[in-house]
Amino acid sequence: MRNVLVTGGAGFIGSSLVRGLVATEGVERIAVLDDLSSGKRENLAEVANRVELIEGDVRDRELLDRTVAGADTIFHLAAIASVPKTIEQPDAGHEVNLEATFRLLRSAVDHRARRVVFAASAAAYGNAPGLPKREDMTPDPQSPYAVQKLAGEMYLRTFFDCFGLETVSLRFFNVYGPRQDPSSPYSGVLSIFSDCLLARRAPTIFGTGEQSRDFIFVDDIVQALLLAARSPNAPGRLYNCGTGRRVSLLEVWEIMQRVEGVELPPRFGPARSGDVEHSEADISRARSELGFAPAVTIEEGLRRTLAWVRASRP
Ligand code: NAD
Ligand code: UD2
Repeated sequence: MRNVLVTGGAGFIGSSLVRGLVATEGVERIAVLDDLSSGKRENLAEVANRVELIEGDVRDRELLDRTVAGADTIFHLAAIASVPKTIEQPDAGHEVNLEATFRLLRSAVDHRARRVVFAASAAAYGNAPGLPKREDMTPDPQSPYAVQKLAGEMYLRTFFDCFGLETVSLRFFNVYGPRQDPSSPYSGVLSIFSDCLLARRAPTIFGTGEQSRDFIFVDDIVQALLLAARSPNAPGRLYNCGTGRRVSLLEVWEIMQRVEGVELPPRFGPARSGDVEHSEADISRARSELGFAPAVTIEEGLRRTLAWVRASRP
């Protein structure tokens, strides 16, 4: 893994992955392709001297092909990473999340890339019955976003089977941590709740708050991405990346109030369309095949997230 491309590398997860690549032996070149539509140049400020940031759109076929050509390992994270946003903007969601993924795979084959690692999503499970979720369960996508991510996974598998391209899909569950933009209504719930907590502003829970998620700290996701890029077992495979434990929104808000030492009752609004009721990962396949071992508990992860939000607030 010498010449690496991270699409979406100026984003929340991407900027943490880039930090992990900077610290990885043997990585010589790190290129980031990002249109800064939700990512930020400042997310990479600390590692700017090690990163070649190419500001551009993955829908630009010529630019995408040129950036893929220079890489042996590609982490494809660029996406409209929001369920509601792909409902509001279905065409953009399809073009960015699926069409560009297909184009990236075509370029990777043309330029003989060594491996492509894809940021897939637990959204593929939707409300399929049964917990925890296992990779062999029948998907039940509930939103355009979930369909785009599931179809992306299927393309990666087909490009492995039919064209011999080494591909790995990681079904991230709900990722949180530093640099998840708290100011965007499309951002992850824990970044929004952290901002509310520090502003002493009641958060709004969409629905009953009994809905549950498997929240995984971003450093553990970076661990999984780096393992997927190197493991000999990984090509052609799909792995759940969560902690194996779920918490409800009501429970997580209780933890956050306790960590901060405040009482701030939430407000409640209508449930969000495209929402999934419960989510929890079975990570035994990633544990046994990749050696994946998530290490950050929800309490520790929330402490680190709150510390970052506190430090980055104006
Ligand atoms: P993010 O919005 O911070 O990252 C997405 C990045 O892609 C941003 O930097 C954005 O500017 C860039 N981007 C978007 N459209 C682009 C385009 N047309 N051309 C070039 N760059 C573009 O969100 P994130 O949470 O870091 O998500 C990273 C990846 O992980 C996404 O593919 C997302 O679907 C996936 N994922 C995230 C989670 C999570 O809980 N955060 C869970 C599952 C999967
Ligand atoms: C889905 C995927 C996740 C990731 C993400 C997009 C599942 C289980 N997870 O996340 O893997 O791909 O899409 O990056 O499909 N909520 C509130 N108040 C708020 C904000 C959110 O109650 O202010 C609720 C929201 O209605 C949902 C839960 O919190 O029930 C989580 O929402 P989210 O947007 O953080 O992530 P989610 O689960 O849609």
